[in-house]
Amino acid sequence: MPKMLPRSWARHVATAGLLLVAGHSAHAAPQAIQVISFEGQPLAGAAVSVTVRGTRPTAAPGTQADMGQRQRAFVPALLVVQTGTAVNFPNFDTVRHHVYSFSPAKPFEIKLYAGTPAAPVVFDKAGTATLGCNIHDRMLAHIHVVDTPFFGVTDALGRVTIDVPDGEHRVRVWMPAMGEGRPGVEQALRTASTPVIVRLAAP
Ligand SMILES: [Cu+2]
Repeated sequence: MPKMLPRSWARHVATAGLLLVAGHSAHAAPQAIQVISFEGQPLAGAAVSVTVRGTRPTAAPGTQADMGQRQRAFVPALLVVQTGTAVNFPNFDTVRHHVYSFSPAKPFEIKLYAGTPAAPVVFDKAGTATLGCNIHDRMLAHIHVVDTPFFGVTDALGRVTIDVPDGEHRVRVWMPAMGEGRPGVEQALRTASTPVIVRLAAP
């Protein structure tokens, strides 16, 4: 069965009565989600995660992700990972960095280094870690850790597409402006062929 079966097609198949195919509950299809402000402005750089009942909260063993450093900046500025993910911190600069986090979600420190540190840092609980560099004060990034494999970050138009199974789920949005101690904003999500809009409340 195609992994990326479009929802519109899945519905067509169901209408035709081929429920043996379309009724397979585990199949995921792309779901468009757009995050907008209370005033209706698209919000770029927002972490979006979808909680689906019955899915493993922690990442499969061996799951890895990268938080690089290029031109004295963290890349990406916001990394979203599933709980249990091992994050590498490759330094692509010629200068050394000294990465740290004081956040309760994951306090750690990688002392002055070049290249890629041998040991990744495992983010073992949900929450958000704010990263800094002891050498370059302006370096700032966040690692947002979620208990679901379904997540992404919005683009310049506030949009993100996440493969999720058909059904009724919960969607959560977190942005750096909310602060690392906040879990984010959550609402119900029902899969649809049209984008699901998440409109944040007035601050
Ligand atoms: Cu640095």
